[in-house]
Amino acid sequence: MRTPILLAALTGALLSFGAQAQEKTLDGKPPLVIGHRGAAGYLPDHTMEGYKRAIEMGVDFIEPDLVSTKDGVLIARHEPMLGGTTDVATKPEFAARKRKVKVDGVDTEDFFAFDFTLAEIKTLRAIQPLKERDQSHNGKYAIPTFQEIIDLAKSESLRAGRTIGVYPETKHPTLHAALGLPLEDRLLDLLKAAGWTEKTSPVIIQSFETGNLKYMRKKTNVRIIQLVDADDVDKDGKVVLAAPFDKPYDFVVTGDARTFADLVTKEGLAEIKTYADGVGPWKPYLMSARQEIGVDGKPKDLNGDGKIDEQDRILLPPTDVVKNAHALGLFVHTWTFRSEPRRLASNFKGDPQAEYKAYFALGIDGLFSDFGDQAVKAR
Ligand SMILES: [Ca+2]
Ligand SMILES: [Ca+2]
Repeated sequence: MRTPILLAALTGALLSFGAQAQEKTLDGKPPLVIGHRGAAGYLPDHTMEGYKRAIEMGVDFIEPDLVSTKDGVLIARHEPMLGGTTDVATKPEFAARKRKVKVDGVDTEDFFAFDFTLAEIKTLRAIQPLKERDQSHNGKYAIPTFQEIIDLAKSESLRAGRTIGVYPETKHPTLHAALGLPLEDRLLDLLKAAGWTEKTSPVIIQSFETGNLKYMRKKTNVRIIQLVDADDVDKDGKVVLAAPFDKPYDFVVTGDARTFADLVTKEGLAEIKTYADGVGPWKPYLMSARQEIGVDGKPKDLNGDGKIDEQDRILLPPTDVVKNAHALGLFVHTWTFRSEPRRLASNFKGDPQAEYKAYFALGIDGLFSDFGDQAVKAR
């Protein structure tokens, strides 16, 4: 009777050294690579040039985040706030548009896409929001409409001889509805006009809110994924829930006490299964990493570079979220993979390939990457 104990000890030892067994994806096929905001590691987010680069790098899906213009056109931006990702602040003709809006309960002063017509949006150019990334493309590329992105996916699919999917995210759906600019029907109309209405269509709809996904489930058969956010992880690697990243914003409005963490329990996943095909948790929900705390109570600087970041964290064993989601028939797509060494846990020794392989080993069905070429190479 000693064998099981020995085996358990051995398995534990292997896990602690990161030699995980390879789990299967839900459909047994290789995991999908989703070009997060296009090729965000290389070119400014959400530009035709960025999406094209991602396709050239071999991604399966390109990912437009969708917001509305004042005249009701869906465009690709990470958020309705335009200040961080465009040159709007340099345009004197728009200076008076800057104003304060409550975005999901947070007072926000910025330029908002919903205060601009499409014609005005088309005079703006994208900029790289992360200072650590290449700034040389700033001011060159226009803001695309969702229609232009659909057209690109279709033409590139023909050209490349493989299907390029589109993975639209509805951003701040409750806010857009309150402004009289709801996203959902316009999104579904554009997908329908593209001939994309079925599970097999090359499209997956995502949202951090739940109500709008339930609404769209009644109107389309295309795949739907529930995203699951959080604010941070603590020293022990436990997910931290703080507003506005503690729960879907529609839960705030409807008085639903549940948090994002409640969505990835067995019960939460079972409810997601009633309206979605997949779940998209932030990666610490699948496998997190902890700090080592010194005698002074502070986190240890494991790599001795004088800074505390991901490189000073140690991976924890995986959770049961992938297994539990798969048991219900939900696919799991997680996010976001970024190659900068400061974002990689100590186990990966600065090698993004090692991080991809560790998450692929969990049996995930896809991931969102800023560096699609690295993700494609790792699978
Ligand atoms: Ca997104
Ligand atoms: Ca460090």
